[in-house]
Amino acid sequence: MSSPANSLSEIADALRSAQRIAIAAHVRPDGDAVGSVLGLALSLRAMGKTVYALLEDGVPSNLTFLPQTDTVLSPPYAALDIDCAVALDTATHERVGDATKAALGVAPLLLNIDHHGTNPGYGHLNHVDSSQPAVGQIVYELLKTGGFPLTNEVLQHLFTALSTDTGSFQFSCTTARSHEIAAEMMRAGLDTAWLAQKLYQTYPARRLALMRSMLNEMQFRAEGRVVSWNLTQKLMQEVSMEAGDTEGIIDTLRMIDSVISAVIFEELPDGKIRVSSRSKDSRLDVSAICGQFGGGGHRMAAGARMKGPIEAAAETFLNALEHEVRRLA
Ligand SMILES: [Mn+2]
Repeated sequence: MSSPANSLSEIADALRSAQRIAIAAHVRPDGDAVGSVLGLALSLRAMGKTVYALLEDGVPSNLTFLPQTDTVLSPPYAALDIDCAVALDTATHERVGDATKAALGVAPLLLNIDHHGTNPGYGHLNHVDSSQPAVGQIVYELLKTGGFPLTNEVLQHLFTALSTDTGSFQFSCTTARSHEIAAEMMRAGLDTAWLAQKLYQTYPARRLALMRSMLNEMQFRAEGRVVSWNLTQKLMQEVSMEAGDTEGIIDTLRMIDSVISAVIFEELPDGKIRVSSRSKDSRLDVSAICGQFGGGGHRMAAGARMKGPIEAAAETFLNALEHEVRRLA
């Protein structure tokens, strides 16, 4: 567990002093990345600041229903005149993406706010708290600490961040405070049922087509304790997959009763293989296994990038995973 080096009030003071701010999160953004970036951006905009929201890969299609997602910038960026840069939910500085890292680099001050325990603290000010289930939860506390605006649009984004990173308040990372924050948001007038419907009950047919293939093709190992699936470029093209279509799809594998670890291998356009892994047993640390391949993340949810081809990458990773699973007896 890393401890936060700078307090939320120090971070709030830095943001209050800044006037032109760029905020970014990791490549291939998820709900926590998009929700944290726009939650913070919209609050600071409501204070009259000029705020650029940067996402190297844009907003995935499943989240474009959220307010002001059309204000998110993606490369190529115009030169930004900023006095403060913020990286959210980004375990290493490089994970914001090359163009975004360069855009943030012109600011004299970099704030690093994250909940990945592996974050080395690459900012001038760092608030890394691995006890927090979502960066959206940290940003909510930050806005309260600073007395910054919590408009309905801000809350929509922060609820999305909190809800998606906790698996709708189901994962073990969920804290009592997560529920209290959701309650505070409801009392402030947030329509959480509407958001939950948009987030979890509204899917394009493409996602179901991908899921059909996943259920047909999933492979078991270690007496059913490990399940995996290879998501190929061929299938992505067949279903015209868009970013966001597979968000959370791994949870369907994870919910199989015998499974303690689920893994999806995804063929990237550059031929590299993206590994997404989940653990359902606190004794099994998937971030350590991903670490063997240059990746990382959280104990129960982690990722890595490997060399292709996909079958070879899967075999190598699954052998390492199976080794750890068998040690649990
Ligand atoms: Mn996160």
